[in-house]
Amino acid sequence: EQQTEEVEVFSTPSYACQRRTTLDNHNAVLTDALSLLAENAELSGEDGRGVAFRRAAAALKALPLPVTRLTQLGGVPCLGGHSLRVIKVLTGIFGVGVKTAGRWIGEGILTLRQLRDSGPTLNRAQRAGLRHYDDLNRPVGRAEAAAVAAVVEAAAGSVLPGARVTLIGGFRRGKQTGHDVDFLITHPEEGREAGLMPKLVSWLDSQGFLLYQKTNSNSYLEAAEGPARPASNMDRFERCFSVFKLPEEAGRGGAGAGGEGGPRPWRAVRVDLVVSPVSQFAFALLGWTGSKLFERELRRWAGHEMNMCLSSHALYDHRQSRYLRASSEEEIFAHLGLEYIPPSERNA
Ligand code: TTP
Ligand code: MN
Ligand code: MN
Ligand code: MN
Repeated sequence: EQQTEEVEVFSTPSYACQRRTTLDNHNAVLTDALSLLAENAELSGEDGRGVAFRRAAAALKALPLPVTRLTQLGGVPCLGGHSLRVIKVLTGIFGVGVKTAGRWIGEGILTLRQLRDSGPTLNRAQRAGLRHYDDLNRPVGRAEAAAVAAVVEAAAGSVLPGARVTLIGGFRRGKQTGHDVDFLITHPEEGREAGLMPKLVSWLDSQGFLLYQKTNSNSYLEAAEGPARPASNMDRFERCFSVFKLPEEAGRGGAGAGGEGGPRPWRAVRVDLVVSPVSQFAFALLGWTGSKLFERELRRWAGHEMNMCLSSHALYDHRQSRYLRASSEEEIFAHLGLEYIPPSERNA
């Protein structure tokens, strides 16, 4: 769901008569859904809305590839109005992508209320996403990030003394708010970090800090990776997508107010946890600090300009046919022949 694969942003001329639209439609799920909306609008006499939906469907029909991210649609005309709003509300649910949203629209589900009422089968992530919709769409502030950090540090310190917790992602780049809080965890002694995530998660769970979690185990093997298999951008660390139940501190009154129940003593916060062996720490740190575009450009530079392959695990030099080691981000920039750029200046 969160891997940083290359995603094309589409740009399309506004008028259908400026575009070549063939019968081969890569976005049938979405266009079917929009056509259905058009029909409903027309049946209830709202011709203007009907045409708007038809235009939106047609714009999607002309795309050369399936849409996987909403952000790809920035340059697609006719999607500015109601169509995009409907898709946005549904994909605003943690665990729901464009494809699922399209399917639901096709089933006539356009709002969160309809989703709650008509009850299509939701998976665990989507149930958590729907239940905590407002919290998860409310930006996380620095103070909240610090509060989450304190919890994660307590957890790590308790299950693996000596473990080091580093704030990564947007907050490491100095952002004041984020859509989640990201952490990288390691241990100075190689190998001690193995199997850490399940212990961390069960500690957090036992203390009542988890509303949702999905853990993936480490599947990275340098040997298997090899030069012949330029590592995919998706990394293979032990990682955990989670939703924390973060107690609201007294004194930050109001911020936690939500829903019919009035002020609540906690809020839901998306938290990403990643565990890396210390030998890969610098690569993981660089790869998880972002921004996403900065990462993508680093990999493009490495490949096109240096004949190297950069991942969050390692840097492989094709000319020398060997991995280049690094224990700091500075060393990685040096290997890449780039001037060092600190996190606060990676907000591309
Ligand atoms: P995000 O948390 O999605 O983005 P962010 O922290 O920059 O912004 P926000 O404030 O909205 O949370 O991702 C954090 C970084 O992790 C980002 O640079 C991309 C990187 N990353 C992944 O998300 N998934 C991966 O598999 C890898 C290797 C990196
Ligand atoms: Mn983040
Ligand atoms: Mn994240
Ligand atoms: Mn390329």
